Amino acid sequence: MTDIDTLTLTNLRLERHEDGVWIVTLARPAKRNALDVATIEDLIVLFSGAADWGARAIVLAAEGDHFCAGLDLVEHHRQDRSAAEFMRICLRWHEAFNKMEYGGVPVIAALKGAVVGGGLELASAAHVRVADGSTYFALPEGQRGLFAGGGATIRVSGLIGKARMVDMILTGRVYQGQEAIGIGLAQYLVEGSSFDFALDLARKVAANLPLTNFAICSAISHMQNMSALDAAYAESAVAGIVNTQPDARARLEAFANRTAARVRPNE
Ligand code: 1HE
Repeated sequence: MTDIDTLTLTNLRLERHEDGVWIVTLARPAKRNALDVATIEDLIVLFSGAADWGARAIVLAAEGDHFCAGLDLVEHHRQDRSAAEFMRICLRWHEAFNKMEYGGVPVIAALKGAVVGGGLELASAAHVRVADGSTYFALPEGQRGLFAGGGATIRVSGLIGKARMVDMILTGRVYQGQEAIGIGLAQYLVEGSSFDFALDLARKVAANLPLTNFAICSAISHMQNMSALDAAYAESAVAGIVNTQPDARARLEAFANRTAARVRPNE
């Protein structure tokens, strides 16, 4: 595996903090962070190695005013790809987004501006999405003469339901603000900076035990692909491993000693 210290990225910026929080920033603001081949390959490398490189939580952020404008339409147009070539491109997108969703490291997307097309597919692969007042979501594929190729049929449908996803891609409907939260496109809508909020969340989840986070950010997604019967079986196997991990003993001890924080309602 590549050494993280010698890793070179083309269109992503990586900042690693001592507490294991990583900030991965889409860094093509002049192109509204459109996803070209190089960016997808960067995402694959980074998310394939993140757990082994010690990342405990990742903020997925973006330079400029927009999170991501989706597929690089200019690259796609200029390359004049065959069907087989574009199918292989889509499979690389799936590789990248699957590494994010199933990789075991919590990914928190700090959204702003356009989160559209493939940008929404990318955001949907994160475990937590934080929107701000500027954030808007759309699937403009229908209007562009295209179809979703980066997992929207699965992940966006999973978030908001098939009927809403079909409406978005068919009519170009834009969701923003509280309405977007209400249908499930993001879990948080913040008044200030989505980045600051996402970073706070990342610091919080980075304090969880890594094996616990690994289960949450990998097993749950796998279980969604199983029958309910098999998922329940897999859940008990994962809980068998996670809930008996030696590192959890001190936390259980603190609860038993009444030194651990209790769960209280919000103020
Ligand atoms: C791009 C892209 C892009 C901007 N590919 N270059 N996605 C879309 O249909 C969304 C297309 N983009 C937009 O609607 C707008 O650009 C935005 C709303 C995101 C931003 O608007 P704005 O006014 O700030 O920027 P702009 O002037 O439109 O674009 C600035 C530059 O970014 C310009 O390049 P320039 O060299 O002429 O300065 C744009 O060409 C470039 N740019 N968006 C390439 N998407 C696996 S299948 C997935 C299918 C999809 O994702 S379809 C949805 C595609």
